[in-house]
Amino acid sequence: SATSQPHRTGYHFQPPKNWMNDPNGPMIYKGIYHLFYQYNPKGAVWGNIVWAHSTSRDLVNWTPQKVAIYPSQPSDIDGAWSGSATIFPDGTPAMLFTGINPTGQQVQNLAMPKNPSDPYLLEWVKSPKNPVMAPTPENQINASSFRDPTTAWLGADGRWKVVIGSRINRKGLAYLYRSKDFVYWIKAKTLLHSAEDTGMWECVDFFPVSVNSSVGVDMLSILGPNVKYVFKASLDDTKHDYYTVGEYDPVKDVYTPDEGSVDGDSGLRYDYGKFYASKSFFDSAKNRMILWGWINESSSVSDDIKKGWSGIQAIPRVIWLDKSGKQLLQWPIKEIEMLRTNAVHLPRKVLQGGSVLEVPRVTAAQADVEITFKVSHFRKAEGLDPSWTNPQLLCSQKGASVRGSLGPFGLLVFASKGMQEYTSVFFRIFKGQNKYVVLMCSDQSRSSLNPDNDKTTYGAFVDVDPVHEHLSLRSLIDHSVVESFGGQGKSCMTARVYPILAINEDAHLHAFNNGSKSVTITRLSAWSMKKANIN
Ligand code: DQQ
Repeated sequence: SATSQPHRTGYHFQPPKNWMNDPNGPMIYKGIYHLFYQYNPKGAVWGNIVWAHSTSRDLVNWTPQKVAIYPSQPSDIDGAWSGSATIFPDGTPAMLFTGINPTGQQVQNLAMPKNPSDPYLLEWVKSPKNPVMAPTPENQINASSFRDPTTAWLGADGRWKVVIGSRINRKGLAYLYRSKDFVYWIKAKTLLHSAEDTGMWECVDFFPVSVNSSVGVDMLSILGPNVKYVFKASLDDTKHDYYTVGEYDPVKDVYTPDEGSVDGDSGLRYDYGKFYASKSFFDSAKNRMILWGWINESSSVSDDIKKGWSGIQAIPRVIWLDKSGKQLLQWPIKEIEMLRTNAVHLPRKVLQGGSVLEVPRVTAAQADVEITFKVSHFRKAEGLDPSWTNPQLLCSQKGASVRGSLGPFGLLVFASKGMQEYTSVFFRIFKGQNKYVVLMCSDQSRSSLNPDNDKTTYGAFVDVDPVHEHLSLRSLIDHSVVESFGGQGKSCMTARVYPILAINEDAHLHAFNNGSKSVTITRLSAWSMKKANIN
């Protein structure tokens, strides 16, 4: 119940109990959305991994199905790890996934639906040819770092291409394999992509994006005009999802990031908080690219075992290329707005320096809020020291309680009545070399009186010009998670928090300005969120 389980989510996807990690093989098939996920049927910690399965008509409400893929062959007997769906030109789906064989090697397997006329795809049949890709002494592949096949795409040469993440020492690798029949795969001599000093690349993702619209691009149109490409790697070392934008040579099957788009820890992230092992799929019903990502816990393992579960999925995000061509934009799927109820719209208001404004009449532990600020007084902006290049570090040094000039201003979520607990999501504006720089932070340091949580502060710069554009923030708040979207989805930040006081009806939501200069709230809309039917 809500009283004994105050941190279970109301509208974020999670199984009834136990451990969940990566989203696997998301797709739409005959009008039904499918989510498979890494799941431990036996407990709240990682292990005994199978592919659990849920289906939905709207990406909001989910029906549990039986486990879809589980160890049954020598090539997956020690685990059915992550993988992806590919939709063939005739509409049939196929699943490629990593299996752990009896000697602990990571190998790739193929599974096909037993009955393709069943939109629920309940039964999966594994290929008798499994494994279809494996490390051998000849190919020199590191057998403990060879996993997570991507969605495959079809070349103009009639061959399927797929990518598998790997590493050689600290160099991250994306192996490319080709096949004429999806069963017999040959490793290419060249890699799709690689980068020094990034460590193991988990859950690689590679997909086209349109250069001039927010419409998604089907993997079968990967070679079409007016597209660029996104390459994502989940870095095992830092547990963040990093991406670059670049070009793909379909003859050599090589991906090259654009100049200025860099791999690894100094590059762009999908999310600057908790969000990992994500996977995209093309939604052919609504012509959009959708991103699923796993949000793990910030609680201790013993607390996870006590509550009996660990891991949620982020609200699916639509992703498309920003008009700059340099980064992606992300926004929660429109469908989530069906849960909005009891709208609260506050009139335009000047928020004086040092003030707090409570948002009334909202179920603050389960809410969706959008706030937009107009900033002035730019001449008073604090200077940005050129050495302040690490936004996360800057946010942890300048948390919500550190007064500035233009900022911190933003939202206090999961706030207890007496402010013993609160999580703050906010902006600060600095004067840089020849432009104003916007910093976005999510400060968890005061989120809970329970000392056993990871309360790391998150931070990112947001590529907006605060002089000419209003600064917006949207936060999806759900009992133990706050997913924040800054600058209309230019920088995203997800935090897990476990308040003790600020739970259920005792949670409050406020706008705040802890800068010395006033800012104007030009829009503040908040909704209580209904509970979704999840599993
Ligand atoms: N999780 C899976 C792996 C993947 C990792 C195992 C990423 O296939 O590399 O549960 O979280």
